[in-house]
Amino acid sequence: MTTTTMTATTTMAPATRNTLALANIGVAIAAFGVSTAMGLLQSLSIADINFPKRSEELYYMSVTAHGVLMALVFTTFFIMGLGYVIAQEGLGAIRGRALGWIGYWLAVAGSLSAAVTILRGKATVLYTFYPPMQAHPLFYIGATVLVVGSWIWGGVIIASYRAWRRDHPRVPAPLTVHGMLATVILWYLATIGVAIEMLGMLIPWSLGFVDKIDPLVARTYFWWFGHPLVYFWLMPAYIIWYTVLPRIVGGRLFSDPLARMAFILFLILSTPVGFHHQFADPGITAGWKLAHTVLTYGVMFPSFMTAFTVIASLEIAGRLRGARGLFNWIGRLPWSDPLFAAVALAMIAFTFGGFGGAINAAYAMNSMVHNTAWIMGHFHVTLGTTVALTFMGATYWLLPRLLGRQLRFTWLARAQPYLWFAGMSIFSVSYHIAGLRGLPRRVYSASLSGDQGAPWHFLTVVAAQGGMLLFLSAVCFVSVVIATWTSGKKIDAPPFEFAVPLRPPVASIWDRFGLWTVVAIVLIAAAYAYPLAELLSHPRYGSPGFKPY
Ligand code: HEM
Ligand SMILES: [Cu+2]
Repeated sequence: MTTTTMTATTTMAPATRNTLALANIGVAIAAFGVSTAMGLLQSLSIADINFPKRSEELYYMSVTAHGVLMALVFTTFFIMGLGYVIAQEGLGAIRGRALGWIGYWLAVAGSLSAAVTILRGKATVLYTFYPPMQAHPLFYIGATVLVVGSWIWGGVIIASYRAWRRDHPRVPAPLTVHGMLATVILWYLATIGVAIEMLGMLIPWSLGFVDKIDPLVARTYFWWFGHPLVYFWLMPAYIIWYTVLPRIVGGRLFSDPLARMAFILFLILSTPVGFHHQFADPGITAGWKLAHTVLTYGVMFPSFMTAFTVIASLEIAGRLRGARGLFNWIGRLPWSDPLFAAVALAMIAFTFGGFGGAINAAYAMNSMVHNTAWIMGHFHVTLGTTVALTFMGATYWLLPRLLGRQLRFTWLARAQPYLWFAGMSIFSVSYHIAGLRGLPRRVYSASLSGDQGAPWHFLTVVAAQGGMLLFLSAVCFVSVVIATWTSGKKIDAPPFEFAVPLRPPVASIWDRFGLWTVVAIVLIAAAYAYPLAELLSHPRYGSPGFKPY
């Protein structure tokens, strides 16, 4: 019965196991597991809690490895895996599977090269790799090869879509595919910035072909990439919120056109905003910073739409389960389902993350929190919870379907999202407050104990306790994954089923990806061409490289 529903939606021969998706998700979870242990060590270091071999070097090496493994490796591989699931299920087939494997192995090789270089202490440059801190070339080359691998993945997704499109003219693609295409196109546009930085600046400089580098220009290219990177993480999470969550709770997607429009708005608005990370940088005029700020507030609009649409979909589900009152539909939702709990808590975290983000994006208020522990409090709520917890929840949903195995330790899977949420609340609130009290970010504050560190010490110790809960939660998650993967009871793989909208989707302007790509490019050019030309027109003196450790 399960296989018939599956073939009915995909009109293909019985689906082969999606090993490409599994391989990508496996790497993502391995990177996540290693990296959480480092997160714990860092939070202990900051709190001046001793453990064997604690040192400043270890702290900075660990912060670099943790940031790179989480923000670049875990996320990218997970999203690639999800992309392959969506291509297979939404389009019926992955076109260019062999190329997909080449992309996968390139991405694995690149990630290993970057990670090993960091762990050998040759690339302690933090995950933003700002020059003039300089890493060994194998770090930059590795990160670039990871991106090249992901470009191939994007090509496979687009090729799969085009093949489907030829057979299905004039019908809107499934919403999952629509969201994933927007994600892929955004990724291409975003990574142009970091590719210019890597190939044009960092790699030649680290190889010794040029002596000096311009930190400001490099940072500008980095943030061309760095902000849309956030939406590269968030859009796949939103795909799950829009298409999987309402289905799991037995509801309907409240509005299909609103969801499509939201993805397009993210695609066009999330790149021309990078200067909100450079408010404190000289050399960029206030007017351009303001322009990027306005667009930043523009991106909040599709986020609000997403919150509205998804919550309305959940309300429909609660009411279908018999809720009558204003709020009692909330209690009718399946809070003990691991996917639901993870995603619902991720969404609650996002409301707080959104408030914080609005503060960060405000030119004047930014100076209050810039480079303080507030920022890491902020991105652990957004990336570290909204995105990461959604991906963990999605894993509980994906694994049985991809592996044909029953989830093991379901009780652990049920408790894990709550543990993460509790740990993160403690961790993140403490660092937000410590940031307002001036605790710098990325500082081995164990060295600030005594009078210097006193104003923060209590908060950092509390945060470390949150860190321990987070680590425990991560151990639960990884245990469930390993146990399911290796010894989960064999079952008929349940079908991949996605939410049905209240009204059937119709073709609309939001399906015209060619048009929106052009709009996105025009906006990026408008936001960056003039300020970059201005930066590059001045005589640039540059800086030699510094190797902190
Ligand atoms: C066990 C869970 C986690 C713990 C205990 C933890 C802890 C930490 C700590 C203490 C820092 C150092 C910040 C500083 O000193 O400035 C940090 C940085 C960071 N974390 Fe986490 N974290 C966890 C999970 C995550 C997750 C799930 C993500 C993203 C998916 C993430 C992404 C990052 C990033 C991007 C940085 C910045 C690195 C840098 O400044 O270069 N973390 N984390
Ligand atoms: Cu940003």
